[in-house]
Amino acid sequence: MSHHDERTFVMAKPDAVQRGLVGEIIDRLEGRGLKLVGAKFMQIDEDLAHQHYGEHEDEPFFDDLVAFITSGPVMAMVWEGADATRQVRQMMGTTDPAEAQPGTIRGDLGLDLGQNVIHGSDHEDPGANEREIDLFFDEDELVDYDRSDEPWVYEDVDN
Ligand code: DAT
Ligand code: MG
Repeated sequence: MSHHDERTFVMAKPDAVQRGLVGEIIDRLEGRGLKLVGAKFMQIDEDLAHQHYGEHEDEPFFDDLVAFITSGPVMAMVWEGADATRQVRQMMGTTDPAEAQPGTIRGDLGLDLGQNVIHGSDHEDPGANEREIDLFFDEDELVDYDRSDEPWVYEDVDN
């Protein structure tokens, strides 16, 4: 594994799918130089929602969160790149879109805390990225390949 092989779990939430924002989310991550290594258009069931958001099960908003995330299809993805988990979080913006900086995905595309467009693994929770990837993807659903522009994204990758 080189330093730019970090993987993180990203999901375009049901609001993003309904609002036609999946392409824009992919476009932003792709354009940054991050590499898409897995994708699954799917509907999350109650059980998976509880596992994915288990850390929030005692929160007052938990039932609404589960109802929202199971309310329609999502695009679950794995993205790879240098410092990918933290970089995606920066690109997402803060949890509440009303507070998120313009230029971030939530800051540009959302207005409501409960419908905040995108999920990304928490970079401050060690192992969260691997745990979430394992929850949504089998190893053979992730694809290992080189993107032809990698030498132009990373200075230490040779042509
Ligand atoms: P993030 O999605 O930025 O990692 P989180 O893990 O703290 O945020 O919470 C998961 C989701 O739960 C979040 O995307 C939206 C919802 N949520 C968080 N805090 C909330 C609150 N105070 N009221 C309602 N929904 C909340
Ligand atoms: Mg979180």
